[in-house]
Amino acid sequence: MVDDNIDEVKLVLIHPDSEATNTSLVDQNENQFSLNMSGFDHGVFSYYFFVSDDFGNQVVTDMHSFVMPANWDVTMDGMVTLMDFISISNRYNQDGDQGWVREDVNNDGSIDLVDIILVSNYYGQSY
Ligand SMILES: [Ca+2]
Ligand SMILES: [Ca+2]
Repeated sequence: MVDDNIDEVKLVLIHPDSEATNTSLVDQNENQFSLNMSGFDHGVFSYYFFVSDDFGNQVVTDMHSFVMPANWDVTMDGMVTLMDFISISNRYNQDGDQGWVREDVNNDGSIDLVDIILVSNYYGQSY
């Protein structure tokens, strides 16, 4: 059990290739911690938190998992099918911030032929 003065919070993240990373969260103030991560591969990730207080007491949370969909799986159903193309075609020629919607597969802000080509490179695949 830890007390109210949390000293450190670490995220242990197990990547789809079974590699584990250990990252300290940023202490914002008043026991609020945050972490901003990006650049992940797709697949199933598992994670748990490691928390320690000023007295050295430690707690490890239960392990949880989540699925990070591949960029080219626009509909996030684990498969690359005609539905992913239809989703892109519904927003074709629209612009926004980089990666503003999943249909912007290459995260360049525009929904165009490049996004369709990326999806076609993985057509029929599932993960
Ligand atoms: Ca899909
Ligand atoms: Ca794009």
